[in-house]
Amino acid sequence: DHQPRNLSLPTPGCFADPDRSGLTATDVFDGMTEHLFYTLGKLAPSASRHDLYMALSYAVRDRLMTRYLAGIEAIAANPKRIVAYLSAEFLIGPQLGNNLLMLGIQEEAAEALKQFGINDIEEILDVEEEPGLGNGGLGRLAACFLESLATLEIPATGYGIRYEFGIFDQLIRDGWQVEITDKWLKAGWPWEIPHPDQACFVGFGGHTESYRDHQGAYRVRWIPAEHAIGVPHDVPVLGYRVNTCDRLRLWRADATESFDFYAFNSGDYYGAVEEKVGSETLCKVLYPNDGTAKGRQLRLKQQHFFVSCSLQDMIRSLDARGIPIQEFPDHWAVQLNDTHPSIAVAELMRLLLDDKHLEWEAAWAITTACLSYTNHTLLPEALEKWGLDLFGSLLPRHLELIFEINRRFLQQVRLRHPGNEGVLRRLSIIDETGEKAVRMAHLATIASHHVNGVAALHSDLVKQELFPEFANHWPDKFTNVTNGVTPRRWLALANPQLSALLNETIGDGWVRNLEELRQLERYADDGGFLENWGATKLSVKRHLTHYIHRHTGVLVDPASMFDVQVKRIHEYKRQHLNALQVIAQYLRIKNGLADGQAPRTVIFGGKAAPGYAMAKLIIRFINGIADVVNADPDMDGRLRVIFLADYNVKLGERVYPSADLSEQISTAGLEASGTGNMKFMMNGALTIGTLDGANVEIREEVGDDNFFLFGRTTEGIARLREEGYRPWDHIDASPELRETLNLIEYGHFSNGDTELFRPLLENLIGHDPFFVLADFKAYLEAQEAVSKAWNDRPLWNRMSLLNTARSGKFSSDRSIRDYAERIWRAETFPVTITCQIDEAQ
Ligand code: T68
Repeated sequence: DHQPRNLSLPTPGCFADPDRSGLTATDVFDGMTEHLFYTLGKLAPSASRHDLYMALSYAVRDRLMTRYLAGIEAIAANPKRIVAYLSAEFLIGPQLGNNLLMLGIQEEAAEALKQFGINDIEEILDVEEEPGLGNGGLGRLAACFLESLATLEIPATGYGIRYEFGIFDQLIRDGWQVEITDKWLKAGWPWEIPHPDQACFVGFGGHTESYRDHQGAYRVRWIPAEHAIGVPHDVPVLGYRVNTCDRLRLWRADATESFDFYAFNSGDYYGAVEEKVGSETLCKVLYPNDGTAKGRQLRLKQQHFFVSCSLQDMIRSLDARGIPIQEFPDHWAVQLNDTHPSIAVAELMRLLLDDKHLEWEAAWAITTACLSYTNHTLLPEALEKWGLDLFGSLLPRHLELIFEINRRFLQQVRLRHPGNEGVLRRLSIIDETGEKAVRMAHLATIASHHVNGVAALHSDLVKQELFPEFANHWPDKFTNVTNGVTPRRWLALANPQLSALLNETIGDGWVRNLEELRQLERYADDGGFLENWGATKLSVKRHLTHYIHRHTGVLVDPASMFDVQVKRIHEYKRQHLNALQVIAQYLRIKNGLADGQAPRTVIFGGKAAPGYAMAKLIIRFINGIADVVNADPDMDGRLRVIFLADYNVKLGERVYPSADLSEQISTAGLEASGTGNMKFMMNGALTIGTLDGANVEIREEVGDDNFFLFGRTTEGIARLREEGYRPWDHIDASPELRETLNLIEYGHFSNGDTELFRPLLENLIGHDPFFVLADFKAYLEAQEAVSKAWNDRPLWNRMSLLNTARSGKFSSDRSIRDYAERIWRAETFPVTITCQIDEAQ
């Protein structure tokens, strides 16, 4: 009998099958016992922590399958527009703790674990290897967005790549970063469901041919030289306490069987196996964001691979339901997360023209009705470009289509700007300055109905600086959607102590509606409450204190100010400005000039791209300073410097709740948004920052008095650049800066080695491309204001409380509502789950 049976779908409190679906501690215990025995082949007494982690994960996974399947069924029965979020990166973080929170069974799971002799569930949660399928903010944003989509009950699929090795693990050896391969799959990862039956073929290379079809119409077909097979692996993405379970569909590349068969018959068995290896390297490794978008054929291959699989998957879902292809945009809203998936423009056109045999106008209408593009950077070196030779040899059909898209577009431009060759040159998809190249941001912009930046300032700069002529051509296409982060992971899960205080004080409505945190303002002048707020913060900091001791051997004082900068290491983020400031503080203490200086623990964390020498030197520099400062008895109780190795989502969950001060000190105009800044704010940290990215909006929300602003503005930086910036002027004007730089030069932080940090000093003194020295003095002054505020603890606690209270805007729920209403026109679609037991009774 192959007829699908009626699913018996349980709701909380109503379980058709307690073994699989029950949510009591006993149910969880039974589920674990069963998986230990049947899935893992272990008996409880010999189970390791990892075994218990796996067993609990499988037991929890069972309990979300109902929702996973119900969502698929519901969409099949009642078509709604689905959001397809295309992203080369999804930095989803550990899954077990989050899924327990989403299902509301944290306590039940903790209870069940006690029966296995585990008294602290953290011991088990800690075992999880996080999938590092992203570099930083962009990948983490995609993960927050998927979670908010599910929580808001909007049907969505995240499409991406199942990298075998994610972002490298970082070790610190002798102060230097060392990269280790991230083997996240080695012990098994229980959160994915492979669907080999839904595999897709993807072509590469070869040539194109034209022919006439049965109606005599001119057609083109692409004859690829090689193929890969994409096998989807679904990661269920639960919404918070709702039935919706969206999915993250990650593609793994396999070799095509045809190669094996062919070679087997021709006797070249080993050749066939080699071919297989070749094709499987496709998804081997995530490329680190090294700021240089050039080259790397494999990266373009990865992009085309996952985009083609994803678009085929979307079309197949229409075909399966008998929906005409013309209705594609009614069923799919396709968001391009930066230009990494922007080959989708050409690939969708190819599928519609060459496979579905639509005419150009119809195909273009569909493509432009469903695509939209998010820009995440203005840095010219990070804008993706592909040389025509590389592009044409890998994707010959796509290059033809891009030429035709460009030809038609430039015709329009010519009509508007007759005789203006400059405009044509600047708007063309093909960059003809130097080696000819395809500009992916231009392709994405031309084909998208909306292009958005990720914070108000950034979106303005996209219009004014990056694409002035596009914005002039299509004024309504460009818009802003300020980033956000999920309060479930970043507050409810990461900070249970503060969450408990919030729940006691204002109820737990904030978890779904973060604006409710405003109610906290009522307590802003309640001395008793503020003391309690401070005490909670202190108790949270003790956890990080232990972590720091375990991992660095340094004992820090939880009562000192935790001053934190965690993010990828990049010159524009200016970790070196922070480092210089630390040296200045150190000198003040040494010189007896540190009266009123608050005791601080300055904490850094972040990875440098393996090929980014200056970023790696900055890590070495911070560790050099840490060695000197932490070994100096004069610094006891006054200053500590910590570099936390291997900063990732899991470590972020420890760090954000413990921070007192959030360092957001990028050169104005260069940080598109930042999202760490929002996580800090929610957890009650105060920000010291420039007018950059979302800092601008954070300051607007929290008020000038509760934000430590410093530094040149975007315009100020532009002016300095035009006038001809001379770093020396700032050294001449500040004896303190001079003394700071001298100390480095004489080898004080490198055991007398005067060569080690020379490239860093030469960079700063020579041209200082990120205006570190220009902002140094203002930064030090702002840090003095921070110290002063810290010394007035009731004031500090009040500011801290107001930061949390006014962080509502920065929930990714708000971002997603914004995208859904203005860009995707996607609606909520609550899933009902029926209960057979009820019906039977
Ligand atoms: C970040 N971008 C922005 N890029 O820097 C940050 N790049 O301001 C913003 O908040 C965040 O995106 C979310 O909008 C990145 O994280 C990358 O990671 C990246 C990866 C590959 C290639 C280029």
